[in-house]
Amino acid sequence: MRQNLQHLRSQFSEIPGLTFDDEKGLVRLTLVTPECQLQVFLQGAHVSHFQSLGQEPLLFMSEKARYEEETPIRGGIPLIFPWFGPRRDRPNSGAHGFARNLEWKLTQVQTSPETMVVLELTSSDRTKLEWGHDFRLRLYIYPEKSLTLSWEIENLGERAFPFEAALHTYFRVSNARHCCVLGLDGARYLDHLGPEPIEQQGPINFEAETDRIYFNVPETLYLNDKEAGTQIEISSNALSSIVWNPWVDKARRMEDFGDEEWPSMVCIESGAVRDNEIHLLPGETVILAATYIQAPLADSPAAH
Ligand code: TA6
Repeated sequence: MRQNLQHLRSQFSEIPGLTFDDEKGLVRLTLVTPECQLQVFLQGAHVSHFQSLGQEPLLFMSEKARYEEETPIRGGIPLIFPWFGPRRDRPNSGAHGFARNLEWKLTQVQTSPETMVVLELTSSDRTKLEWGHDFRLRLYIYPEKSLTLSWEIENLGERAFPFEAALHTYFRVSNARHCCVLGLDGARYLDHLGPEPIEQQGPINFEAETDRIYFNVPETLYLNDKEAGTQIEISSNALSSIVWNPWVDKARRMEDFGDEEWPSMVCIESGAVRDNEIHLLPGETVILAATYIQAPLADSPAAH
């Protein structure tokens, strides 16, 4: 059942700095605190904006994004579940699963002792049209000087199930051509553009369409934006990291993405995909978490 604006406004009327709107056609919350601003669409529990005091906005959103029911929103942090990319057992299913396309329930908002926004999606007749398992997803968002997402995935059923998941984060950058990703040196990756696993040598630079799934990755990665002189530190417990920039031709093929937008974004996604997929036993819960910290490039430990 869709949560309507009036109900949300009355249920969360005590929370300072919290407002709701549907100006783009989907219900969106905005939370403004002394430390930061956060925006989240209830559809997909989709974080679409985060900006901490004194920093540039963290996330890229496409000017051509579509804000329609059960349609992916291009940019921000789409939540990918229960499969990544094309569904291998049913290729004509929508890419990246259904969690990002369905409305999640806003269950909690607080601004003390820490700021936290919680949304939940539980299996339903609608989800079982695509995937027969019983589950509960809870996303805890902690918007402060940095942004932390902690995503709980719980098996409510009687059968174990395998799943893939990812925080498909679109970072806003000045110019992807002058960005690099540090921390994946030596990691094995599958290149979307070629079948065989390859080992990463040194930093990842962006000189063409880049679409790679890295396996068994370290906890901390860095996205250096040399043109802006800034760095984003990405700390996560995820075993997989997906690095993507569509470059010129793929950007042109995407209707909900501007032809000239590809230099303004880099996706570094924290997840559990392919070899790192998770098998969840009945009653078991796993947590996928990531924290994003922005800092000047000159001050950072990994300033290459
Ligand atoms: O995460 C990288 C990727 O799998 C790319 O292959 C590209 O398709 C991107 O996801 C966007 O997928 P979407 O379904 O949101 O268009």
